[in-house]
Amino acid sequence: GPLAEMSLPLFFGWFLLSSVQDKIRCTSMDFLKTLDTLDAFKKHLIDFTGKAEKEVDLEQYFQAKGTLHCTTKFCDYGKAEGAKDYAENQAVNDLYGSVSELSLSALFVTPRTVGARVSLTEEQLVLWPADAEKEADVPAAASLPRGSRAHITLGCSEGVEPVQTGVDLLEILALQQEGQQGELVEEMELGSLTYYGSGRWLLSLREPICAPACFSSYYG
Ligand code: 2AM
Repeated sequence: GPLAEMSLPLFFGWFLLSSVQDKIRCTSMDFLKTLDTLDAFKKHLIDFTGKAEKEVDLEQYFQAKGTLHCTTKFCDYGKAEGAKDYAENQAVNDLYGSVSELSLSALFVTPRTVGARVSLTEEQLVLWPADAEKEADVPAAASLPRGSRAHITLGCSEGVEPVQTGVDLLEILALQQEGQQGELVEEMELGSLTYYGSGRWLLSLREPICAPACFSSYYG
């Protein structure tokens, strides 16, 4: 396939087309702005600040960098386990450069990251590595359905690496799977907002956001 002669990238993934990136950044900023003003959020501020009474500006709290994307396989230029196999996979080669629509079904915020959950279609799941969920090192998440980790990192707090976003998502999904309903806090315009403790907030979108994205790789 076309990838055979190339060196391995930092990662493979779906890269959002630029028009939709702006839209999603705006939606995310609006959500953070609104969350910041909710009494329910203020009640749990200590999760973010470490101190009661201290204020936080969520828009400043998270730093966004780079193009919005949903990582399928982190290859680390070949150093990551399974990187070569992934790059040689037939579906990866066949679908390289193709555009499909990602469905963003939820937004989530923790003291470490803000991200969007991506609900993959069966067709998109062929590009999903078999053990992505297990590799995240969230024991309770090992039995979640394949693709549960799929997400777009929208921002990280200071000193936090983006790999944390998928871990944060898996922790929330593992709680749901264990039967923890969370605390339904508010019906917002975008959807219902639930609190899962320890500063973890999930907004289930009433209407998923549809985001065209190109399956490709990033060398950096
Ligand atoms: P992300 O997918 O959560 O945003 C470059 O660092 C990209 O690869 C980032 O998008 C990052 O996180 C992802 N990434 C980094 N290390 C990773 C790992 N060990 N497993 C999976 N994805 C990783």
